[in-house]
Amino acid sequence: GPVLVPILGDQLTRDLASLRGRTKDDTVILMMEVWDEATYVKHHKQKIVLIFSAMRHFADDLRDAGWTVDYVKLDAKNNAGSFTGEVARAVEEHSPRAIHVVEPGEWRLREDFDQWADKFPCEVEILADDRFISTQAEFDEWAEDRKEMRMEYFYREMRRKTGLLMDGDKPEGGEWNYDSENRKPPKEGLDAPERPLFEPDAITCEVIELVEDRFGDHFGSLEKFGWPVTREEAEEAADAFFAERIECFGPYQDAMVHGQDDLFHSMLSTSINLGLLDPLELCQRAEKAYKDGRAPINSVEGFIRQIIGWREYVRRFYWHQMPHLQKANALNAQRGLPEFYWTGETDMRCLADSIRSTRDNAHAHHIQRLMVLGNFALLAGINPREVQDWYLVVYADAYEWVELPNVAAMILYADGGKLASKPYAASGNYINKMSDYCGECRYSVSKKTGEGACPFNPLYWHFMDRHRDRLEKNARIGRIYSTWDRMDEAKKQEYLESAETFLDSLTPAGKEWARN
Ligand code: FAD
Ligand code: DLZ
Ligand code: SF4
Repeated sequence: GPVLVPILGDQLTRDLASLRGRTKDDTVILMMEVWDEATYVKHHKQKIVLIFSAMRHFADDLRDAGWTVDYVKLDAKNNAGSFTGEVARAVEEHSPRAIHVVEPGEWRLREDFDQWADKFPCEVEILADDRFISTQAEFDEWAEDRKEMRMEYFYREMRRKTGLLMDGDKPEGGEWNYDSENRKPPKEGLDAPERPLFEPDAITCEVIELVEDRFGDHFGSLEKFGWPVTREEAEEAADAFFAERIECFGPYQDAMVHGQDDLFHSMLSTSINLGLLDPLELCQRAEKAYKDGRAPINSVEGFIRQIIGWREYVRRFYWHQMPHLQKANALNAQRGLPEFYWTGETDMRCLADSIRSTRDNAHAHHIQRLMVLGNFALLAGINPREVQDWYLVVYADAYEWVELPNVAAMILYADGGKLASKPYAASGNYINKMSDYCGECRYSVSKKTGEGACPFNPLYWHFMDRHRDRLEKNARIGRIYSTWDRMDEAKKQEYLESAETFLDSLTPAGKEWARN
């Protein structure tokens, strides 16, 4: 028989390791829309539309190129509902001599795939996903003997490995990292060019109907769906970024403006994660923009760092730390996720705007994910499990390998500081500096306690106070306790009581939102 090549929903490239060197007359490609994947959490409707539509377009593309594709639609009769079930069906049907599959991005699937060799009467080969720049072995070796793994040092290895922004063995411009130049507050009227939105074609429209019909109770709106669903569209989105937005990407990377959902971000994460765009190629284009004098070093270095630094790093950190990362809860956070994360109904304007963008676009900027939504979850002590589910559901670019390290380790400090050197805790002041949110908020950012005070202010001290034992010893954050200790007892009590009153006022979300 032929070789069976299952291709998962986030492996949509003809460069895939499992296709390399294969001949068309000796290969059956298997692509599966399955109930288990569509519902293991109740993904945002746009996320399911994006994946199904991109899968269908990619299958057509493969067929046009002469490949044999066994494509199983969600509504296909007898759809077994899971990858393993559908592979079993395909093994019956095609009697393959071997299965070649690229490793899945998620632990839960790897556990299933590892059973295939025993289950199926043919050879099973699980190949490394070489769409990444680093290898797991490289990372594991690097991480060995380190108590703390810092992205910055790993990133420098990746710069050396790729030669990106290198001047011999020195970093271009003399510095490895220009982050200090990337914190420009938004000036009034900061106006970014609009990113291209892609009108749903017939295939996407059919999927939209399917999703409305089968997943109507999932979070999110489909009205503004405009994600690239093909390589061509993704290339067009990348062209627009490199032509119009990369120049300001760096300086305004951490800026937030009410109602502006893209600013100068690339908005390419969905396409990169699906396989429609190659991360290394994007970095090379960024480098070229610098060499051609079209973008400053801080923008280009910042963009490259997000991709060959953070993105690579979290991919490897995930596989290094699983399965325990999923259960980590170093700060023993136990509070339920507030309902407003789903409804957007809160008077905190920064949160409301970030959640609105999340619902409308299945997207929010990094800084909204980190310093608004994440910071709140950290300070309020929301349990990691529910925060993880939320992030996995709501973003169109979310897969556990990238979501979990960002949520558990980066925002919640649930890993006890393996990834981040300190918790990203901040009071309202930070949000006020980096956004235009506070001016029209019902709360006053300058008011520290009591009725009408920005909730981030008392929550910040409540957090610092309750985790004193652990954080006091931290070199980067410990000094803050001298400020706390200088306050008189009555002031401290006011902070703590204001925080408690606010926390007591939160309504926890019902269980039906994230999981069935
Ligand atoms: P840009 O700002 O243009 O950045 C360029 C690229 O760098 C992104 O497309 C992305 O591929 C990569 N990148 C940037 N930051 C990170 C990071 N921290 N980790 C990994 N890659 C990064 N990104 C996801 O792709 N999927 C997720 O599920 C996800 N969950 C997140 C959860 C939290 C709590 C936080 C703080 C961040 C998360 N991120 C996630 C990272 C980041 O927020 C998004 O990649 C980014 O907002 C996507 O928009 P963009 O393409 O415009 O990014
Ligand atoms: C996220 C997702 C969804 C919603 N549906 C499918 C699907 O029906 N078929 C598929 O092949 N992949 C899907 N995916 C993506 C997979 O869950 C993804 O391959 C894993 O999360 C591994 O990263
Ligand atoms: Fe957010 Fe506080 Fe500013 Fe309101 S005042 S927008 S709650 S930081």
